[in-house]
Amino acid sequence: MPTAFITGVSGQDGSYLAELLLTKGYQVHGLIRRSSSINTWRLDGIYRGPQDRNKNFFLHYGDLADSSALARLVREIQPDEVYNLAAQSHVKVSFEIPEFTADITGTGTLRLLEAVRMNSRSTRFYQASSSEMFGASPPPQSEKTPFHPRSPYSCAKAFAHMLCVNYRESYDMFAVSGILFNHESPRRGETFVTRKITRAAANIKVGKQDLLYLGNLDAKRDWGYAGDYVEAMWLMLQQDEPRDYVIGTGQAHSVRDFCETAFGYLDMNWQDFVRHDQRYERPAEVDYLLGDPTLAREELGWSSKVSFEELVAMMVDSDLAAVST
Ligand code: NAP
Ligand code: F7E
Repeated sequence: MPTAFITGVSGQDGSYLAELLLTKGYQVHGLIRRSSSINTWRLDGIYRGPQDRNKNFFLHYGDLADSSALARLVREIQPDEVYNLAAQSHVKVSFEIPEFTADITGTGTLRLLEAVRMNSRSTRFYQASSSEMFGASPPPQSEKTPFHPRSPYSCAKAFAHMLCVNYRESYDMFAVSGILFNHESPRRGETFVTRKITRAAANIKVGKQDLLYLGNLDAKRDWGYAGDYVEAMWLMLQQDEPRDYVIGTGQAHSVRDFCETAFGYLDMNWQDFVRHDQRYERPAEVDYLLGDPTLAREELGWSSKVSFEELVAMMVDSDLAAVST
């Protein structure tokens, strides 16, 4: 039975990836942070508690800030595959806590790579890189596009990305990065723009909210479905040769388009409810991200399955069900 260790298992992608690996027959170990409130709600479908011996799923306390805990866990788990999904992942927040973001999103990756290198160089390592690293580089963006990060978050991700390249070249490790464009789902954090919009549209529909305040409506993103994207992560670690891949849909929409589609799905006109608030604008914006996933299609046989309209509908339906109870 292959063994996987996932950091960020309590996040959107970590929960989908854990489910995928369990269906593939893996023993899955996840890293969670201690919190004063329960932060494992996305794992409710697969985790019933430490007494549940029937599952191949285990949670461990730790933190990407804590090298000794990471080294101990890697030594105890002896994973075949490590997926580093943990991060301070919010771009706007990274301008407010840049040092923390650099420490977790950037140096945290170094700590985990070192823990893996010192344990076994044959462990395969996946790094959650981001299209945000392309930043101001014009679309479409592929594996060959230069990085031009526009936030502390994307600078930290670029550092982590280059570390993986370096560990691959220096130590012959199977360390790869998926450069993933935005991917969303009903499990998306509520402060990311897609979920903020679908949640608000649902609330407004049932009379629990009056208006939705947003920042820049002109930004364009290549939005896909998270459930599709975790499959690409796994595929990258099953290849003969380690290589970095861009993962996206190849289609972009603006934040305005997303509003129109989400409110329109509920037979509402978004312009009646959306207002601008400067506080949601960023010191430096990323205007236009559009992935070119040709290499992933050709070498991994991967392509995005859920369309933009299906994704918006899935998220609105889920939020409507949640706010209607
Ligand atoms: P997410 O929902 O924000 O999840 C982040 C995870 O990291 C959570 O489990 C969080 O734990 C954990 N974490 C945060 N700080 C930590 C620390 N100091 N030590 C250990 N764990 C920590 O993010 P996501 O959307 O699933 O994304 C997964 C990864 O892909 C992230 O690295 C993100 O930057 C990257 N990425 C995401 C996208 C996207 O569109 N979703 C695109 C490209 C790259 P808590 O639950 O305790 O907060
Ligand atoms: O913003 C604009 C905002 O925060 C998307 C993370 O998963 O994907 C994500 O980063 C756009 C930006 O995602 C609001 O200015 C307008 O242009 O949903 P977001 P992001 O910054 O693209 C990348 C690939 C990652 O790697 C990250 O981890 O929407 N926008 N008004 C707004 N954004 C937010 N959050 N809130 C607003 O009110």
